Amino acid sequence: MNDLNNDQKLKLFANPKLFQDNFVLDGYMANDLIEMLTSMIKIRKAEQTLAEHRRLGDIGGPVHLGVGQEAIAVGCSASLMATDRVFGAHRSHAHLLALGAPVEPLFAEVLGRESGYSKGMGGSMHLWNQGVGFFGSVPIVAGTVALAVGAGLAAKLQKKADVAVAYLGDGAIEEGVVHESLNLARIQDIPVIFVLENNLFASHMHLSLRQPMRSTTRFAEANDIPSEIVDGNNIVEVESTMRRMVDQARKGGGPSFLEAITYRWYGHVDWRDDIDVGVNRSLEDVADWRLRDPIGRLKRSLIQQQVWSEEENDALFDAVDNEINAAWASAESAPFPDASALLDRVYANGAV
Ligand SMILES: Cc1ncc(C[n+]2csc(CCOP(=O)(O)OP(=O)(O)O)c2C)c(N)n1
Ligand SMILES: [Mg+2]
Repeated sequence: MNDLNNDQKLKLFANPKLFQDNFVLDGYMANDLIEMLTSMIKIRKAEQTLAEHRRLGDIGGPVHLGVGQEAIAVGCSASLMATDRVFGAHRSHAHLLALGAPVEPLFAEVLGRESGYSKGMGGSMHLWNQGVGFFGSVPIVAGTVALAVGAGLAAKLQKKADVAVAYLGDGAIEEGVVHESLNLARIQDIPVIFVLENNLFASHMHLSLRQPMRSTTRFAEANDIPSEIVDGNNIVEVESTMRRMVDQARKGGGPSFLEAITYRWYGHVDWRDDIDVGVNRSLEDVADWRLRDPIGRLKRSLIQQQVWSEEENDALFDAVDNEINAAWASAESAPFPDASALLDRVYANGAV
């Protein structure tokens, strides 16, 4: 791989028949890997729960699910601190949960309950928990990228070692604001890491129908920002690359750009496959991508290294199941906000 350029790597990473093998886990503590495995399983189970309840009609608004993409959020979060400033977008359950935020307020939010992350007024795309460093998700594609750059600039002006993270998609990079943000980040040497989750689709349109099949790191290069492309379903590769970028930003080294190639198992929104409306997406593709499952690959790698067993894995799945089911039950029984609170957060300082 080392002698390939990023465009050649993209073409390989985009082929789901490749990279289904185990990882080399050298240099990692078993406990850290098991923690990342646990986090990915929790996120997966939480999103599968959302998919099922949306299908049943229990959830009123849309949910954009990232099942299959868990290694990116979990791998990136491993080197972040609660004082860092992380920004997501419309598909951001994992970005929030991977920082250690509890699941129940997410469930409460999609159920419109007062204990939700946005007091039940926002739904799946309006998540916020500054306590863990998550500064917010919004439905406007690329809408948070410039905000992340601003938050990184603030950290620099405050002379803090904190970094900002802008999660964005392969569709979001088609928005002009991203290119202005890259330029500003470079010119001002802002501690921000752009994490581009390239799942090869923007809504229902495959990357090849929207852009040349080239790595999006070309846009970082155009702005003189160091960049790397990785297999986004290989948590070890994501984790180690992000850690280098974060360390560099903390030391005053300015911005970096990480492109992680992945795939979402569900369609663009909710539980459907989108095969009926999808272009260049077939059940066979989805089946192939399932074989590159980031959770299955880490599990198998741990078992191969004899630091984990099938029995321990089954017990972990059962424990996570119980935790997530209890969180759903608790969110369902939580109260709705009072109708009088409807306009409370529409205007600053209660002004009308
Ligand atoms: C400014 C803006 N344009 C269009 C949309 C409609 N829209 C919602 S998600 C999406 C695709 C985004 O694709 P990508 O950035 O690759 O993220 P992914 O959905 O693949 O995670 C589009 C076009 C929007 N929400 N905001
Ligand atoms: Mg995409």
